[in-house]
Amino acid sequence: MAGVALETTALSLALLAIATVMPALLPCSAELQRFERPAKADGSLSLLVVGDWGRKGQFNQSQVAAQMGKIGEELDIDFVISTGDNFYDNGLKDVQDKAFEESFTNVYTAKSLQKQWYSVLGNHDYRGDVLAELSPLLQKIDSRWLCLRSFILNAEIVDFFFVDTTPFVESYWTNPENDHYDWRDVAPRETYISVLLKDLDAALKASTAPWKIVVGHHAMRSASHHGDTAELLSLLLPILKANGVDLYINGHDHCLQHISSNDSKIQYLTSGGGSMAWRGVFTPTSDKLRFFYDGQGFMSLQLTRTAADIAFYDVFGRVLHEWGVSKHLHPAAKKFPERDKKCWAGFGLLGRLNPREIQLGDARTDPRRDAVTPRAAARFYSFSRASPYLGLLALRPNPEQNPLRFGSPPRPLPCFGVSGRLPPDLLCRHFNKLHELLGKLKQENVSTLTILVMGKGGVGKSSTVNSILGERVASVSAFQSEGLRPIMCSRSRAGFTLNIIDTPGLVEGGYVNEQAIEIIKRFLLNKTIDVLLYVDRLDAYRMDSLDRQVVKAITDTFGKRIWQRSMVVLTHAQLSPPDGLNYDDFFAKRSEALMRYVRLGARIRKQEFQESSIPVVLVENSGRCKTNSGGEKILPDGTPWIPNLVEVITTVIANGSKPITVDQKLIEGPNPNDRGKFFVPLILAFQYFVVVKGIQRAIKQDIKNEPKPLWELRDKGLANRKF
Ligand SMILES: Nc1nc2c(ncn2[C@@H]2O[C@H](COP(=O)(O)OP(=O)(O)OP(=O)(O)O)[C@@H](O)[C@H]2O)c(=O)[nH]1
Ligand SMILES: *[C@@H]1O[C@H](CO)[C@@H](O)[C@H](O)[C@H]1NC(C)=O
Ligand SMILES: *[C@@H]1O[C@H](CO)[C@@H](O)[C@H](O)[C@H]1NC(C)=O
Ligand SMILES: *[C@@H]1O[C@H](CO)[C@@H](O)[C@H](O)[C@H]1NC(C)=O
Ligand SMILES: *[C@@H]1O[C@H](CO)[C@@H](O)[C@H](O)[C@H]1NC(C)=O
Ligand SMILES: *[C@@H]1O[C@H](CO)[C@@H](O)[C@H](O)[C@H]1NC(C)=O
Ligand SMILES: [Mg+2]
Repeated sequence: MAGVALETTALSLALLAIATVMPALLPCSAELQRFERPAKADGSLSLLVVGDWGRKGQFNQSQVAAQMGKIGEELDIDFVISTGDNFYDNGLKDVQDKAFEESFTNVYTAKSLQKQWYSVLGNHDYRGDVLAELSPLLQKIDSRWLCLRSFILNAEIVDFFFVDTTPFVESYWTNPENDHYDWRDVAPRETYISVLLKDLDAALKASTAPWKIVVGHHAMRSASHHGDTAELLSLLLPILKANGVDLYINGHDHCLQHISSNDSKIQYLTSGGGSMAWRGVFTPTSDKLRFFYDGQGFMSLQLTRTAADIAFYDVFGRVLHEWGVSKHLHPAAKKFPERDKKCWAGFGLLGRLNPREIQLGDARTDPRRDAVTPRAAARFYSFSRASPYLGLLALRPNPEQNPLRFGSPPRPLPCFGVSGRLPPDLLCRHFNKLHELLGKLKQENVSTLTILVMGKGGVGKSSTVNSILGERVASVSAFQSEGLRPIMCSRSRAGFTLNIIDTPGLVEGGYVNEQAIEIIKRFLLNKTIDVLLYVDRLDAYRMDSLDRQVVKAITDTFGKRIWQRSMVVLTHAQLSPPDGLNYDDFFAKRSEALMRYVRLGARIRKQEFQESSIPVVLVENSGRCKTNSGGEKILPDGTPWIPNLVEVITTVIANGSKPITVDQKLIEGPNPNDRGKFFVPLILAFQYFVVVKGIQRAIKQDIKNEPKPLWELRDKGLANRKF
């Protein structure tokens, strides 16, 4: 009996337990709220991310907002994401709180920012009336506003998962000090978090979008003041890794950062520079820190089905850091294993292509010769996305082993009159202009032009290549170059091919990088260089022996003759000269100083030099470069610089000296240090018979003629010793 009674009690206790747990379990079935929005007609999406901002315009909030307006316009953004800490110091008091307008509506006034904003809450927002900040009533005041705790945004090519991270942080609960956190609808913490994580995991698993991006206020990894958020690393990160999340974007630390996960593809991106910054704290963090900036700014994200590009900007709208990643685009692409990449040539249309329009095939068997490997296809597509015009593209990851092959286009180029989805004039404008400028060369029966771009690291080589082509083909980085490999971009139109070869910087850690030079040499094998662009910065004020060494390395590699086919390109042309110098004087001084070092490094005699002087041209690659009414980037004196640069290129070519062909001989050619090696045995023989023998004879003679002190007799053997 007692046994039965005990069993019933146990059962009722169990039932009671279930009943009490039920209400807490209920939200389990409630999914995270979802919002939908389409990508652009061309399948792309662009947006800005800002965090930690609401300070009524102060602490550079207005400056950041103004630059967001400009970049937003440039990128034609679709929406804005806020990573939280929207209203300082203590969120909103109520829905009537004027801070909402003073910190949001009246600050982000630019036309391009009049888009939907998607916001999460930060810890400071939790210190006010959270329900007010989440209230739909705010949308009546400013329709852009949308702030929820956790929600999902399906944007066709990407799913964004917004996660309320403040409740994760235990110290806000256990040790709030003088702050009050509004935990209404959140407490108890454990239940809230477990339900949220379960919903998030389910939603991530169900997501089929090519990109999965998670947004929260607190950082996973941070090298700044707050550092890593331990609770997120232990509770949230495993779910993100298990579900193949691409990016985790946050604010909280008032800085800009890019950190790559060591053991997954996740990139941790901090955009928390919306207003007050300059904390002056840097602490090393785990994983790979790629970029850290302690000041104000924001981030942009551009996405297509296959490519993601991020950029960070400062309070002046300057790009501080850029990074991109590609995905395979076509299920058919999987057919071709990655190792096939050494045997392919690809071509296709440039322009805003639909990935389905890219032809795939096997280079070895496909008679159309237009085979593209998956990786190439992905890169190809990301190139074509960035390109505002059409042309023919050839990409080769292993150019040394694979001669360039062109196939015939799979279909007529819209550029030549067949209607495309975009007006041809828009697509073709830049390339047509370039082509027209290069038309002069065609008249001289030049059908291929190969431009080699070299110089020290970080001087703007890649940026110049991109500017000339009008698209982002070479990766630009504010710090050191990503790799040592040169890249060649080819563009063809109407029988004329333009090749531009971007190379890695030649200086590393204060020395000329021999390895880079070797790689460049081998890359250039069997290529003909028509023009060398030697790039440096206009705003570099000091020249040193390193400059000379770089020039010498180039001379040793290609021969002195390369300088007859060269021009000096000075980037950062939009500068204000220091100490009230006038611009022309500054330019003249800078070119003169640089030229002196070129002359020294190339061992060109002065009069030789004057006969064929090396032209110097100015370039300004900055997105902030002034433009004329035709949209062309101009120099401070109003000259459109690309046409000017191309004009000078044509004159260098037209001046008659032969282009430089890089053959095996040039590559293996005499190392200057080996020169004269042939004479070494002769010189040794000469020294032995003439010098050494002669001296020995003379010494012996002297010894014979001199009275010998005792000590010398002891050491006598010395004179008989062979030298
Ligand atoms: N304002 C301004 N910034 C420039 C200009 N050219 C390049 N930059 C910036 O300078 C930095 C380095 O530019 P890159 O084009 O990557 O230089 P690079 O010579 O290719 O560098 P490595 O490949 O690393 O040797 C980037 O942050 C560019 O945005 C320019 O003309 N004006
Ligand atoms: C505003 O930005 C400039 C440039 O980064 C910086 O020098 C200045 O300190 C900033 N002001 C504040 C209040 O952070
Ligand atoms: C990640 O790699 C860096 C070196 O690239 C190393 O210093 C760091 O400890 C690693 N972090 C983790 C979490 O493995
Ligand atoms: C370069 O050209 C030489 C002679 O034409 C040829 O033998 C060699 O295979 C070529 N090398 C490459 C990598 O194309
Ligand atoms: C270019 O080639 C054509 C035909 O091959 C010839 O008639 C013409 O004279 C050439 N022009 C120059 C400048 O060499
Ligand atoms: C080309 O040669 C002409 C004279 O023959 C000279 O005036 C001009 O400066 C040269 N241009 C270049 C770029 O070397
Ligand atoms: Mg570069």
